Amino acid sequence: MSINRNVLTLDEFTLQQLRQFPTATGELSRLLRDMALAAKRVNVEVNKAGLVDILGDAGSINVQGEDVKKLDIFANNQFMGVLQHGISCAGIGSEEMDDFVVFDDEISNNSKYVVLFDPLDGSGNIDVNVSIGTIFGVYKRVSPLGKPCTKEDFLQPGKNQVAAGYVVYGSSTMFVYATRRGVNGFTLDPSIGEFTMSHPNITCPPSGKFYSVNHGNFFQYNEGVRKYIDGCQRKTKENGGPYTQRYIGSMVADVHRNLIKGGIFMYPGTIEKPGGKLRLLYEANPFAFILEVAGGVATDGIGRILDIVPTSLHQRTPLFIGSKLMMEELAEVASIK
Ligand code: AHM
Ligand code: MG
Repeated sequence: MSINRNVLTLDEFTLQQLRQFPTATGELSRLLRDMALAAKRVNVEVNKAGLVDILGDAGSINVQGEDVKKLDIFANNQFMGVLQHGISCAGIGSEEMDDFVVFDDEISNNSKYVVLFDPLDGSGNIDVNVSIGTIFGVYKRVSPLGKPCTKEDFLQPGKNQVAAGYVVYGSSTMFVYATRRGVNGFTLDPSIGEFTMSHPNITCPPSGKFYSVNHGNFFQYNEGVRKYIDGCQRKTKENGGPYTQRYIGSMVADVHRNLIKGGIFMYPGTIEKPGGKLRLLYEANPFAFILEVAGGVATDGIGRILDIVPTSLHQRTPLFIGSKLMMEELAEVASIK
């Protein structure tokens, strides 16, 4: 079998990008390589989750009061570990940890970046073999180099991200990341254990047929959102429809599909939880960055997600994200911004 040398691996691609900036230090490329390594390790465990006694609750509750699955902890440790051992990251914040972690050693104190991540999103789906994912955002630190990073580095608005990405552990495993220059997707080739370029230059179609929302909460949403969802169900061929409702309950898979095929994903605030469920720093910001670079839109209903100045690490936000024209229609029908 001949090998197609036109297909780049993730490492080759990031190095190729780096070569276009002779003054760049390569720290971001290394950081992405570290993330991909951890993703491969997590992928191995996710794949065999049904086979070994790694399934189920680890018995503790995370900072948001939710059950923590064993794989969440494994994934958390893998991502934190590679970043700590690498040379690009000064500290991390994780959905699974109460506080941010400063890698206080000489090399890390001189590293440019901090990373915020959700190590295994949708983990409620692990037991039933549904796709799950990792989500991450990378920020250049604002504290001075040479010293340990500080809380201010982690509480930056999402627009300050220099890169963001996600991994979807699904029917195949994909690593998708965005910098301001574009969004690119890589599929894990198990025969060589490398992420290889499969989705170059991803752009989000301006319109699509998918709308993704938890219908079970319908009567908990405000009137505007209910009106929009009602309109989605009434779409006909004449006005851009019919629409298809698709909601797995695993944000990475739901937003990935809508990014590629066109669609809208919503997790609005509810009567019980006006701030919604999703976390600004670990879930909303990375996806908002990726979707915007791909031509889409992300808002909390009041304004652009990426403009929100965070006040705490684990704060939640309502989220509306997706194809540009669908988001414009949502804003009009639901009277949101
Ligand atoms: P998690 O971080 O605890 O896994 O929760 C986030 C997940 C998202 O992936 C998904 O979109 C959402 O929770 C589903 O929530 P719900 O079951 O309330 O619709
Ligand atoms: Mg999550």
